[in-house]
Amino acid sequence: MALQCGIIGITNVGKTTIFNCISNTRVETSAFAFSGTKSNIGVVQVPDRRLYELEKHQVTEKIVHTSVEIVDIPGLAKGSNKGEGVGNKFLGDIRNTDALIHVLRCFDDEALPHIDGSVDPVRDLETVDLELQVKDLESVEKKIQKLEKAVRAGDKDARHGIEVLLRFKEHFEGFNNARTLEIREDEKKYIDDLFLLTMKPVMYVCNVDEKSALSGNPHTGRVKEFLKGRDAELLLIAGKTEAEIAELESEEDRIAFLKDAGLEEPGVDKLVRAAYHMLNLQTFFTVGPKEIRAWTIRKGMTAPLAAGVIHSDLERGFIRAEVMKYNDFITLGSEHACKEAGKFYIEGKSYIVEDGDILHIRFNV
Ligand SMILES: Nc1nc2c(ncn2[C@@H]2O[C@H](COP(=O)(O)OP(=O)(O)OP(=O)(O)O)[C@@H](O)[C@H]2O)c(=O)[nH]1
Ligand SMILES: [Mg+2]
Repeated sequence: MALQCGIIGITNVGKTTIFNCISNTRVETSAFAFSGTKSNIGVVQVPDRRLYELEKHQVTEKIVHTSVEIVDIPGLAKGSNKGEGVGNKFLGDIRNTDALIHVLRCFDDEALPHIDGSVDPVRDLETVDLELQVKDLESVEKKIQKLEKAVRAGDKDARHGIEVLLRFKEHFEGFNNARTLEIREDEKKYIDDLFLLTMKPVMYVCNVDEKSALSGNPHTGRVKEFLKGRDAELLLIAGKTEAEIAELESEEDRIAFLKDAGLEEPGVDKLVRAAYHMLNLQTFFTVGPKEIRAWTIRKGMTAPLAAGVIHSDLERGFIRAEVMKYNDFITLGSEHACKEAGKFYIEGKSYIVEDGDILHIRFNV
């Protein structure tokens, strides 16, 4: 299940710098605008402290984290939708993602001029939004034309589709994002196939200088003010500092460095977790002497589907799932104790897996 989160933003705001902190791939960053010529894909571990808690009750050979795919997309600029900067190609890369991390430059640095002349994250946010809205407007207009043909050919349902699409058209023309237009569940089918860029869930990351990592600065204050009332998460990350931390070889050095900066954990860890939630993902565990492992599923998945994430045989030959809840296991300390306490559940095919479930799949192929 390859779900992707895309890092977007204006050129030179620190996207690749942040990407390098969270993935093991090292991509060159540069002070030149549009230096990125392709999107970088990284498989990123989702940090989960629960794995280490589980290890306290089960001796194991290794711990395996679950992961999520993050794509670093080269910078957008005014006119990207018309091919300015690195242009159109990257708008296509954005279309393939499932959620967006929008990076905003909130640091001053005279050595690094901004492509639009000054540091202004709210203007940048609106510039990028506009590029995406224009692209979405195009998609919607194309589909309207297609449906108009269908109506002429006698397709009655197409008329309703056009009506829905016109609402989106008007919405974009008013400089709004698709995600803020309320539509009914049964109307979604008319736009689902368009993969609208501004429909994707988004979170914002203010890239700040080291001393603003905890409480922000006037730039981040303005972003916060702008996002008030919108349903969007906002994180502060000191990109350059975190890049230096990520460079350090030893864990001890990293912890000492973080402490100096007043941070409990790298901001990028928070970022990865937030991306994971934004993608509507959750975790179940398998616990044994060979490995303790976290697995990713979408919210609402049944036990056989979750079993299929481990291996297709487990889904095909699914018999039942033996389930313990993370909290019960940690409190009671063992499978045996969970059984004694009636906290060991046998579940069938229709069981919906919950975050933190410890699963053992019985199967037969
Ligand atoms: N002072 C300062 N410089 C930073 C920070 N983050 C990134 N930079 C610098 O900004 C420049 C651009 O960083 P990149 O990470 O390459 O920017 P990008 O957003 O990936 O740029 P494009 O790929 O062109 O869109 C580099 O010279 C970085 O060293 C920061 O937090 N503070
Ligand atoms: Mg880059």
